[in-house]
Amino acid sequence: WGMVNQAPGAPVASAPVAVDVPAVTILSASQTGNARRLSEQLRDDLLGAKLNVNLVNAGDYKFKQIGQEKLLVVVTSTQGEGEPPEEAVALHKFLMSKKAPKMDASAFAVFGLGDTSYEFFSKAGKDFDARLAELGAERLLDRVDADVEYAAEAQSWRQRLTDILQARVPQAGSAQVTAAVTGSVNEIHSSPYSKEAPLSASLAVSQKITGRDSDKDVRHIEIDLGDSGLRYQPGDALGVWFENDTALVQELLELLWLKGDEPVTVDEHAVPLAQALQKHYELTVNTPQIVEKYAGLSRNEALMSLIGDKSALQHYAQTTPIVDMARYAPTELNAEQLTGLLRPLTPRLYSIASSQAENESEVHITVGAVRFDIEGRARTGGASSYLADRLHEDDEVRIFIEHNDNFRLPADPQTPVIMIGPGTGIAPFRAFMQQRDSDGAGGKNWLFFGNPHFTEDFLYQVEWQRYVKDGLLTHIDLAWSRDQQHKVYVQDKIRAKGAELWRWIEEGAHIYVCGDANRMAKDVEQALLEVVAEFGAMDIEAADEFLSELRIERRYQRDVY
Ligand code: 2AM
Repeated sequence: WGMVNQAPGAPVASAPVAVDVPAVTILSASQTGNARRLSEQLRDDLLGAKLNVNLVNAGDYKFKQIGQEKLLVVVTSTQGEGEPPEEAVALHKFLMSKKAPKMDASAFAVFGLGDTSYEFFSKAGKDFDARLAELGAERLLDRVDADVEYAAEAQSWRQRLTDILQARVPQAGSAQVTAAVTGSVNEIHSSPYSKEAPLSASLAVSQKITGRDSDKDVRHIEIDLGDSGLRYQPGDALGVWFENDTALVQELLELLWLKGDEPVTVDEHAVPLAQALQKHYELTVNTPQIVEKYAGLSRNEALMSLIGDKSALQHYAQTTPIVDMARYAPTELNAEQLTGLLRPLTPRLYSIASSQAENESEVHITVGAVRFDIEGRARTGGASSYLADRLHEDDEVRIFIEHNDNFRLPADPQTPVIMIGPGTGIAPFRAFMQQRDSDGAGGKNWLFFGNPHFTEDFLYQVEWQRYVKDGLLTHIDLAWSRDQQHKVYVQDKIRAKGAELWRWIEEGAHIYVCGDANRMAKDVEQALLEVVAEFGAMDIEAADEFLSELRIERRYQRDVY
């Protein structure tokens, strides 16, 4: 993503916006890119209907003026325990607060992208929808809460919304139609590679970087980009398409008395079932819907007793992989019944661990292999075990870049940087340091890293030590959670270094957090709040306000999942 060389709000096209025609503002609040792609499609539809459109990433939106919007469309995903995507956190907080303006001159529509296997399904969409109505805005059409497979619902919603807006708004003459893009435009348009049309690249290096006695299996992976011309920036994520383990496919087929050569239809093509299961369906993520449907098909009494009980279904799905459910309640299904249960396979995103300033034709990621066992049988995560176990050097892997403008180094090379990244959350900071090293950036850098054991789990130890020696890394604080009786986490180190951390913040430091969203990122935020309150001499409310301001100024950025 690159910044537009124009004042925010300035139209990109040369034709002037007709002043008397209200623009439709589309607020795109995206976590993995789906909300943004949908927003772009809607923009194109509305432009096609000769409406003025202003597409804004939520992170760039000047939300204090939200009350002036005449026509507002919010496309948002939801993350973790019902939070809005990172780029919409400040907007969401403002809108939910007492400071939110009256909106009785506005009309709005909301599309929520979610995942029904989560307890707080589409909560951000529900929040925005309810709050906009509460503030007095008129709802143009009912909110949609879409599940992982949202394409059909999205298309029909776009059509209905376009019709409604077209009927309501005096249309601009064709010469006056213009799309205004505030903040950033998507550079990806110039790249021939995307989620739908990925680059086939080859695996160059796959190396275990945790020790032999570690509880974790973390891999450093390098992918050769060849002369593809694929470009990314530190902070971006790598999308990886993967395939399921053929042994898992076989195990599932046998439990269901299927052979694997039964033809099924995938993207309008006939494909043998075994191949479809390997390449086109999720086998490693169970969901309440799958459990519910399987219960109905298998007529297994214990599973049937879960039907309708949302939290029991959720718990069962979270603790029982699909194959173990089939083992527990084996049943005879036909091939179409099986694929009818399953979700289509989607690529996984990994924070990029390298900079092209240092490795022009490579992209690196840091992958924690997910391994556990269910009743003595080894189970693995889909993409992580593909990368760690099944992909070998020189094998082809399909990848694309998911740009993330919400996780960027400061524009000024002198600005101090504070990086908090326990576990595989370290990845983007390796990219940051490579970039700052090559740029000869003079700003100070401070890393907080944590993992269970110093001897086993110090990811990229040699590199950090070199950066400390060379002076690029001003401070490194390490939290080895299991090297002593009591747990020590990065937030403990943050609290212990509060005075100096506050000095850095006063000097204009940017703070970055990467890693676990549900526990770590929340605990780290609490520690930061306490540091700001104590050393900035504020009460907790003022500290909270201070942190919100940092977020709005892009001085507090998170890449959490
Ligand atoms: P633990 O597994 O020993 O509890 C990376 O996973 C590191 O983050 C590990 O050292 C892990 O410690 C630690 N961790 C676990 N929960 C955390 C939390 N709530 N906040 C910060 N770090 C946490």
